[in-house]
Amino acid sequence: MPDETAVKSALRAHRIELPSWAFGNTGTRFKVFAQPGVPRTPQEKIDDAAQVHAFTGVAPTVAVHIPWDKVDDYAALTAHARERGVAIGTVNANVFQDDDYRLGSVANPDPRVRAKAVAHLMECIDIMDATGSKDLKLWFADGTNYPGQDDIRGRQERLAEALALTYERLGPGQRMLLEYKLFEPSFYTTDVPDWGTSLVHCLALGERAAVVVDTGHHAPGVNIEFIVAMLLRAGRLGGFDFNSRFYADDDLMVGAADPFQLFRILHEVVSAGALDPSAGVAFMLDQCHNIEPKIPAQIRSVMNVQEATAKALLVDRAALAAAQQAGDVLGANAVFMDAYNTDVRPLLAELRGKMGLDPDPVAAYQRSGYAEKIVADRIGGTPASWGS
Ligand code: RM4
Ligand code: MN
Repeated sequence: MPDETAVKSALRAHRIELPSWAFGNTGTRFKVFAQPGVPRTPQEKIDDAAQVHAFTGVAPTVAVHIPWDKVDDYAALTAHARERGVAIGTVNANVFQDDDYRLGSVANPDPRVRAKAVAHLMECIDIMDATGSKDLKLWFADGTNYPGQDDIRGRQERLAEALALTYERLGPGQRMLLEYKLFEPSFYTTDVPDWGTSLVHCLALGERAAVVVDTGHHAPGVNIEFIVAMLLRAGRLGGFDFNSRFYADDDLMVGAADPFQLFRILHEVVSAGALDPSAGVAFMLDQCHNIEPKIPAQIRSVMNVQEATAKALLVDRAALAAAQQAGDVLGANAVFMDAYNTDVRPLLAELRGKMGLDPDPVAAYQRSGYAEKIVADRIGGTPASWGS
């Protein structure tokens, strides 16, 4: 069996990044449900993210989304985060919410629109320089709705050109993470629809370009852990956007819909020795809490990732390898399932105690009074919402 001290120290070193947009109001295209106490500024989103870190101890960075988190002074925003005990993480570009992007951004047939999109990507790297962020995360809504609408290969050429210009602008130690998504908002073609397309572009760009796997961005039934294994083998798994889904890009809490899938994914990560922050895989959440309170939902999500990770760390790899080598199909599967079926909650509670945290982060947050305080304090202003 794996050594429990090693399991605990791996869990203690594991880092999970929070998305600033998870703290604002969200909904579906049918309705955004406003919640009281929601942040009105990027600073207040950071304050809320800092609560998640305070109670879990493993979520010290918060990803920003530009222009949703645009501020005049990024050095001041960075200092604000530091004062709250967190740091600004990945910078997410947004080239999907401007009227100019009706036919796409970096793959738009109009060179003026492409130049505008690339200028935004450059601006995001300027922001990274100011915040000390390491990763630029790109997700493009680009695609077409109707056969014949645009030239599929032509769009790939334009995309490649924009990515190359952006990649060249990266500073030392900075990376470009290219996310893919099967469909939506485009319904016929999407310009970066899958990991293969993303990987082809990353390989052409260079070593500092890597693929992001958003767990909600695949067709139903796709074996995501296989993709993860392939990207790890190629050295191009830049990170995850964790969330869960029943149907499409549902953005529900990670581990809610299919905790076994999350375990299988993390098993591949652990097997490849890629859990440690030094391996360069970013473990990010990308979720929306449309009907549930946001801060405890983020705490719960962090805990769900930790539980799946703990189970993955508990796989008896020596026994698994022996069974695999011996062709013992049932034995190998039993080793795998033993780890998954272990109740890791006591182990994590004990670890939290050792880290000076409450063993039950959700209950501790509920008792803290923070939820009531933000409802009382955050009166007036415009609550952060999808698109602001
Ligand atoms: C996209 C994608 C990106 C996220 C936006 C909000 O579907 O998942 O990662 O930045 O949504
Ligand atoms: Mn995502």
